Amino acid sequence: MESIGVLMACPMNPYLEQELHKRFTLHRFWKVPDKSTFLTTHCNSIRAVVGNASAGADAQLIEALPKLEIVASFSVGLDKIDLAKCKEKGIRVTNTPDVLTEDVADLAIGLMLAVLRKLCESDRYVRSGKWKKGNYMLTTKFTGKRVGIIGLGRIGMAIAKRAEAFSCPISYHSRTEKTETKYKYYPSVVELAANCDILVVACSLTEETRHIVNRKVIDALGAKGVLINIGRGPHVDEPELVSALVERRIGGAGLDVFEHEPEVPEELFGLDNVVLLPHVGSGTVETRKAMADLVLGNLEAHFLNKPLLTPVV
Ligand code: 8YV
Repeated sequence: MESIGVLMACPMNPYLEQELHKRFTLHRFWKVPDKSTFLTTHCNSIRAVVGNASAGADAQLIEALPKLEIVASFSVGLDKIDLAKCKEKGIRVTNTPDVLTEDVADLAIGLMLAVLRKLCESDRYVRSGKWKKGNYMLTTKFTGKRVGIIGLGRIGMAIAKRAEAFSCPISYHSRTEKTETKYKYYPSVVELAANCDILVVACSLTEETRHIVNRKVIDALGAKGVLINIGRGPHVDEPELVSALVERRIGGAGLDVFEHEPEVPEELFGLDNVVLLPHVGSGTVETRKAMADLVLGNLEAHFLNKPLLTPVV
């Protein structure tokens, strides 16, 4: 397989990069100074693109690679891939579902606890020596809070299961009601937000779910409500969220993703009611290795004419 050209869209994981380099002719797109000349030179040898949550394969890249057969994403989210274009051209697409579900769900619960119990703030309190001058303020109980989940897929369900262990009543919004769960369904996100204490974004990013958390939803969540986003930044109307947090019209937020990451609105930096993470939902050694192995397994299966491990298209 050494002669097969594989284009890695951006840096993602050293083990994956090393294995791709061993098995294929690997091109690191982010290191290429003149992308258009590079594509003209290599367009007939590149048969696979490996992308992730930051860079994938848009229509322009797909059009520039006439020999492209497969886009293997090092992510479960597919929002950086033009799926319609791939379908139209018969290009296969794979992602990395299941292996990251637990880590992302764990992190969502971690964010809930961090925001309500002010874990990061109280850590800073100890480090700065303030404890010697007085005890830390009281915080908010997590157990029993009403958790509303947008998107009850694999990750949403894993969050629900964990939150249930904290005696949290669970409700959700999704395109259609899931008859197989006992959780309360709200056909409208505003209604869900009005009836929960913690609203979690766990759906995939599509044109329909872009800005699914808007001013109306934020207002419905209210001054005591907390927003947790482990989905994608563009799920939330970020300027609206920032002003709601600054004006204390919303209780707090735990954010692993941002609309223009790695750019994070600076207004958030001075707030004690937010916890900000650098998109690390799946970022454990174990899970990133499992994700990399899935990408490699899918590529190998494709080029050996075997069934793909986790096909999307
Ligand atoms: C990763 C993700 O951030 O799976 C997803 O959709 O957002 C993450 O697991 C990422 O693709 C790793 O580079």
